[in-house]
Amino acid sequence: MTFDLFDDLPPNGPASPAIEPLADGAVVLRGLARADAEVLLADVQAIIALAPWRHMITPGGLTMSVAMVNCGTVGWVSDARGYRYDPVDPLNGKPWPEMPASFRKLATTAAAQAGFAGFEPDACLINRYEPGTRLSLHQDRDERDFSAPIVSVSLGLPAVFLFGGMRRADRPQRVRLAHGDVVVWGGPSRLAFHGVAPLADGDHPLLGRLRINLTFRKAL
Ligand code: MD3
Ligand code: FE
Repeated sequence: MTFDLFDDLPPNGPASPAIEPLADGAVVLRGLARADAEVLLADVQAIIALAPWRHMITPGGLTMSVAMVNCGTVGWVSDARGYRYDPVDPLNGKPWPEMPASFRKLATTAAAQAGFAGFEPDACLINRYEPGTRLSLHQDRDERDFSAPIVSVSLGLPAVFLFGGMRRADRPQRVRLAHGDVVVWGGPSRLAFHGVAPLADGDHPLLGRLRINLTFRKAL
């Protein structure tokens, strides 16, 4: 009988973050995106040079407080006609910017660590929050295949994420998501109601008074 001193450590060494279960099918990979943050943010800036931040209008006529843009084969769009994935940016009629390799790699790595090998996102919605910006409780159900997870990456100021149940009225749990945290939402969590509490003010070393969230989706 031999013992290995390192039997209790994660198999990929200390660089591999802890896998923190959040709910059935949902896991937090704390800090997984930290080392890549500068590259990811430079890639966001390159996207913004091609397709600017905008505040979309809900079908009910309200302006969203979150500023958004997309990259990938299709992008999530909201307007008076409803919600949908569209291959072109309505502001310029051109295809959305390509999904950067840095984005794609992080999303597939995170999904694989959470048990979703072979996740190939075709859309990335990029959300920008300023102090006071919130996202009310909603479900993500504009995608065709709910068996694929959604991967979210938090950058900049921390947020309180609201994670509810299958009914809007279910009391949400509050989860703090900080710079570099990655969450994979699959299985029964995929259609849970969720939102973001109004962003608290702060000053982040890389992003100042902003939070940026990337959500990777298989829309088609
Ligand atoms: C749980 N974004 O873009 S990311 C969204 O922080 C969205 O910007 C929030 O909700 C943000 O739709 C939350 C976490 C997230 C994303 C999608 C989910 C959680 C989810 C889909 C199903 C369940
Ligand atoms: Fe959502």
